[in-house]
Amino acid sequence: MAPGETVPDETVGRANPTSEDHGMIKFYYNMAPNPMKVALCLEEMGLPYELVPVDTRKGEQHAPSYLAINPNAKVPAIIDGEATVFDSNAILLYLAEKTGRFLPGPTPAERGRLLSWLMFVASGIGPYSGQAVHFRNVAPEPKDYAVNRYTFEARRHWTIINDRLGANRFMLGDSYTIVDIALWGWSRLVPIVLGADALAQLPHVARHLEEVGARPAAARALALKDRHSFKTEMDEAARLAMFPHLASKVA
Ligand SMILES: N[C@@H](CCC(=O)N[C@@H](CS)C(=O)NCC(=O)O)C(=O)O
Repeated sequence: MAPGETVPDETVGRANPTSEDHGMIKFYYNMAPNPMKVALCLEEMGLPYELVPVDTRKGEQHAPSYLAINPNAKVPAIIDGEATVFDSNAILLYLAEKTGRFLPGPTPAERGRLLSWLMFVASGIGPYSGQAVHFRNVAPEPKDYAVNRYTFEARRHWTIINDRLGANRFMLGDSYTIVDIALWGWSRLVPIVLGADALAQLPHVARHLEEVGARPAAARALALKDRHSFKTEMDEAARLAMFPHLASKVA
């Protein structure tokens, strides 16, 4: 897609089709970990939504029409009537507050736990896991320092989650909440982030992944892969679209 073109607004799939599109949440997505959290959340809540694919390997995240929705040029984002929401965990919280579902109780202690773990996943699990993969697979040599730091930090964060899930069935205790939904987006990727045998060393993460993954909503979220063919080649154009720093020198 050329810069300046609009993101295709075609509906390539609908989880809960109705005869009218009006009132549907528009879900800007691809199959990457952060959008998949929102896919699971929408499916768990049974909210009608319209899929709008954003092919980041084609650079569609940089189209002005998409930047008006998410100035950060990333997926996911949603438009729900007058509300435009970007950043995956913000979307989960928005949807949970909208529906009153998958939240813990309302006491300050419960609210504090919810916010702490939701932000821990948003600011720790996601970024360290993503950067560990990026440096291992994309960065030029020498990269040992960066690979070591991000892999160490990713493993440290996942170990904290593992300990938490060793003491609790779900992240906030006995009930399944948006924190579990947020975690599932990334826990499917643990073998890619930390190595093929990593889940064996994180047995409580593995057990949680299995339990969440067995939910019908998770199967429906994963089935979105059949609704649209995203570009698979990581060619030079895709690398420049996804890693724009490759074309600039700021330090
Ligand atoms: N903090 C954001 C991060 C979003 C993000 O990094 N999305 C990735 C997919 S998981 C993306 O859009 N990558 C394309 C790119 O960086 O160009 C969130 O949680 O939504």
